[in-house]
Amino acid sequence: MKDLKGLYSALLIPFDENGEVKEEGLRQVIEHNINVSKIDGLYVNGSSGENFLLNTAQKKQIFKFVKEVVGDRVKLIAQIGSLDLNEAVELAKYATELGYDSLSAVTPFYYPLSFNEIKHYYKTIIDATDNSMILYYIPFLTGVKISLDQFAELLEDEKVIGVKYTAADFYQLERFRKRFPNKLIWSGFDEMLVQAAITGVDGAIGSTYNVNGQRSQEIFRLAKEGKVAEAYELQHEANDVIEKVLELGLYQTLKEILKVKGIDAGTCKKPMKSFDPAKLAEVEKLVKDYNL
Ligand code: HMN
Repeated sequence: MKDLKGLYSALLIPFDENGEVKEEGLRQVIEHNINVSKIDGLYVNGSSGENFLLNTAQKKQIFKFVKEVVGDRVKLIAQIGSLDLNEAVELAKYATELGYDSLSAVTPFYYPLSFNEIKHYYKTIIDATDNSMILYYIPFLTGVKISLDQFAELLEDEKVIGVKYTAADFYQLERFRKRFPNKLIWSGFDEMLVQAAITGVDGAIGSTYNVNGQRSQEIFRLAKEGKVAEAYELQHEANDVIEKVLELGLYQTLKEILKVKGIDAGTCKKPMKSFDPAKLAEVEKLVKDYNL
């Protein structure tokens, strides 16, 4: 199996006003990620890809197009988790046949499911292919919390290679690291990359790496080398950017940054709102001040 460690952009997807994928724009976003952001891989159809607003055909379209454009240049993880377990299985098979390096599935959300139900969900997906699985843990959006003992049960299956951990519980993260030294952890909060790196994660997956990849790679490298003060200097800069992006609207503003750089990053899918053009000068200043 490929070494899946490293920094991944949670791939942004350009949409047109009708909510259709703008493939040419997507190609440009991918090339920017590989050639400018210098990321190690792409996490496809995650939250940042507005996945939970898409139908099955669009999800497949994106998986296929991304693989065609990327080839084997960077690693690819397919987020196939869905409230419709049949769809999750179908997408897991589809992405595996396309050659995705690993699958990832968000914990099923909305309905308060028991842990046994969640286990059944993962087992059903895992058994459907011979691909590996990365658990996608994001309790602040799903409302689903998993204890360390429950993680242990899910990780018993050797096809479950690790977790994408989007939570700010550094105590649990540390316990996880100590207890499962052979499993992989990707951190999901870009604004806490230094802390995650120090805690021993193997990589990170995030939305802002689409636009701030090189600086983030440097943060990760420095923190891993124990150069914490230097890493923090860069994290301060990254967090200036993240703070502004969150203020202006997360995915809309990341797309706007790409547009300022000449990339046709499209708009967000409704019901997400579009970027407020009155704020364009603020984005242009951000790009200039932080050399994005
Ligand atoms: C994904 O699934 O698309 C991302 O990996 C999710 C990732 O953890 C991002 N979280 C959300 O967008 C909710 C972060 O990169 C986040 O955007 C960033 O840390 C800014 O808060």
